[in-house]
Amino acid sequence: MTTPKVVVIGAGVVGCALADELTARGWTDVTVLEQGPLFVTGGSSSHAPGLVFQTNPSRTMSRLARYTVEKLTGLGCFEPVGSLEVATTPERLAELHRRFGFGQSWGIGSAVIDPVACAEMVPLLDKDRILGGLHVPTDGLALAVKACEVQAERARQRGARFIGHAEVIKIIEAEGRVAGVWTMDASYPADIVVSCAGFWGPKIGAMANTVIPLLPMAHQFVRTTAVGATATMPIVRHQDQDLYFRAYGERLGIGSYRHEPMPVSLDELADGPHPSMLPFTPGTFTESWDAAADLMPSIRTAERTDGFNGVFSFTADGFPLLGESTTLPGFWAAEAIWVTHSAGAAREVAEWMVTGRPSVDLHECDLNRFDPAQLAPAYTRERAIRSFVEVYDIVHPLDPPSVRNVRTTAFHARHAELGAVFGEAAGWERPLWYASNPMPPDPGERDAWSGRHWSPIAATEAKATRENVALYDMTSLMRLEITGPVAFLQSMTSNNVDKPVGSVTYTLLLDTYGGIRSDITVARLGPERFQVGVNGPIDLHWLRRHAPAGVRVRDVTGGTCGLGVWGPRARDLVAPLTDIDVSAGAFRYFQAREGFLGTVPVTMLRLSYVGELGWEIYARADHGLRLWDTLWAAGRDLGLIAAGRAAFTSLRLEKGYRLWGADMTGEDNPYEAGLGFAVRRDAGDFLGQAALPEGAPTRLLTCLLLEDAGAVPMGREPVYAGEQPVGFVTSAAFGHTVGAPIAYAWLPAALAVPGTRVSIGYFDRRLGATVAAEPLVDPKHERLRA
Ligand code: FFO
Repeated sequence: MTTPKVVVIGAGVVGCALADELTARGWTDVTVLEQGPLFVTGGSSSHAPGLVFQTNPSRTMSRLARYTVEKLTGLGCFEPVGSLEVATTPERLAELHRRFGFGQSWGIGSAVIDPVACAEMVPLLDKDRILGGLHVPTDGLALAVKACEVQAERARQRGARFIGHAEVIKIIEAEGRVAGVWTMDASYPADIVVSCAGFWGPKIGAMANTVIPLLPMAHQFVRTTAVGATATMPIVRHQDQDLYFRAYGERLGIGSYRHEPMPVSLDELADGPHPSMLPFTPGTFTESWDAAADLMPSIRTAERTDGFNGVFSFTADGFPLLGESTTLPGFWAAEAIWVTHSAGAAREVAEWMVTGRPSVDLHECDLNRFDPAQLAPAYTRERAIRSFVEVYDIVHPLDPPSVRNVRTTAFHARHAELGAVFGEAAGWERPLWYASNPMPPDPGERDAWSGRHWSPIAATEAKATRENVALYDMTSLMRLEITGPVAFLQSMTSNNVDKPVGSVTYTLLLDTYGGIRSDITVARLGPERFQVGVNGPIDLHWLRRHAPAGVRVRDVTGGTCGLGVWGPRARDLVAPLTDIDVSAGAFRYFQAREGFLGTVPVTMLRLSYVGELGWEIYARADHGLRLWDTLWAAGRDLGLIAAGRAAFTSLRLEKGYRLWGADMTGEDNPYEAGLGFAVRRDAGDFLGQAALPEGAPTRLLTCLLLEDAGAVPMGREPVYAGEQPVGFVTSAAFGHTVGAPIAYAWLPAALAVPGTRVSIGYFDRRLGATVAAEPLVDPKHERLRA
């Protein structure tokens, strides 16, 4: 059997791991081209200090790290010295408990230990300076250059070639696909080219007409004279001062993110053996040295023997860039990957290339996750610089990113007038709640963490939606216009979408393994015209990639706007304004109509992610203010209020509606996720159908009701049965109608039985919770169908 001819650009720790993983899967025609020498290439891998901390808020990133540890351990390229993250403030100690929780959720054992135990483990520490630490015994040190050599050697034995001093200067295209690369000396034909060029990625990407949105930055690293370290000392992080430490025999290596960010322009990097090691700038290290000595007093009398400013990659959101280019098929990227995640990322990319899908959900890392505006160099630069500054900060899941107002909706001015407090999603500014709405009479108490980016006003907005009518800005929901024969969407999605014009269908995009790539709505507006509500750019590219000639897939989100008008009085509000018959008999649940609302041409979909009577109303963006003002003026007598995302999330969880990416991903099948109702049985074949499992699921997405009203999980916390971690929270919110916090969680099916008692790890506490029958509100859909 012939396998595709693959050229890998870059023989750093990612390129070598990828060659190993590809050849292990039988793709043996692999050529790795490296601009520098083999295997101290001069890229980031050759100077990486190799610290591997596996714990990460992202389940995916933790698993990529865990595989890296397992693999490199097996190859003799890992020293399992363990890690210790120390806290010098109460906030950090709380954060370490939260990180312990991530470990429990993702299966990485750790413990929060007291200062005395920390000092026993790392005698260099001044135990009086610290409040505690998080110890992860399986963390440690990766030997990056050795990992390159060993993985390359395995690949070589299976037929791969590694060529040093072979700088790629051009990517060859033929018939709209990648066809090979040129170096100064030779051409290398290829069916697939993978850029593993690390921080050089943007330069290679440009040759393939593909934006690689990363920023190379320098960060400082020094070595000390002997301070009494030992080779078995755990690696240490001192996040409160942006420092990390590892031992080199009796000496220490100290890395710092404490200095001003140092973005690097690729043009400035000198030739020579180590273009990624810039000269050390002692002036910017003074404070770091003092802070290090403060934690480990023996540093005070030591000296710095050497140091350098090492260049590596930062992205806007901190995640790597993995996947195939949408502009040049056959050109792949595996970039912005730390040594920590190198083997894991390489395995997933190899799996993806060979089988068509990775075995771990990679949506957070997908090269094609960005809106066009988020590909602007200015955007990447500003966010990457901020990520550098905040690299060890305590990050709340709702903290907005540094770059704001990238995308504002047609209603933005009205939101501002009403005192909206904005959050951000995919570049969009979205109201979380409106300060002009009244506080509820009994606002209740919340702990500081779950009260951050939250206001009791959300309760007012949620109540108004359940009892009256409220207006939600739905613009940020990505919308596609798809034109062409219905057979395309029928073959791509799990439910039956071949219904009469005017129908809306909730349906799933599955991958070839039956995993949920997305959940979408398909509104059939004409025989061959569909409005499709999706979860992001990845869906757009997936549909486009599969679209045959005659089918057009267009992103209409930015040129349009959308409002949700929801609540028992929604019909009273809308009926007098529109020529569309909105009576219960004429415009039924999950139907679509086009017409006018006031002067505005609108498309109305009768569905509601908050579980109430009402419509999503879409219009062109230039009509947005008029649409808002028309509804707003008519709503005065009805007591219409605007409502934000905080209320929205609460209401959707009460109704049991899943959020793709949080509650379920490509790793979950429809039955486990409680979405079996969206899988058709008898209307022809669809992608993923053949792989759907038979029999009862062994794990289930489960609704939990919490006992303590004052603490609301944020997602990703561990769930325990007794002392045993058995699952993790996917999303959570206070349910204002049910009067208790709600959490959805993945649990073993045996525990997913209403009445089962479990607990949720929340900082150093356990929150009691009970499995509840779902949905908690309106199980018979009576409100929606009114
Ligand atoms: N498209 C639209 N128009 N509106 C949306 O809110 C969303 N979504 C995503 C992406 N596409 C969208 C899909 N998520 C339901 C549940 C989840 C959704 C969308 C709709 C829903 O109404 N479910 C009903 C379906 C019943 C039926 O099939 O008849 C239910 O489960 O009872 C927002 O994220």
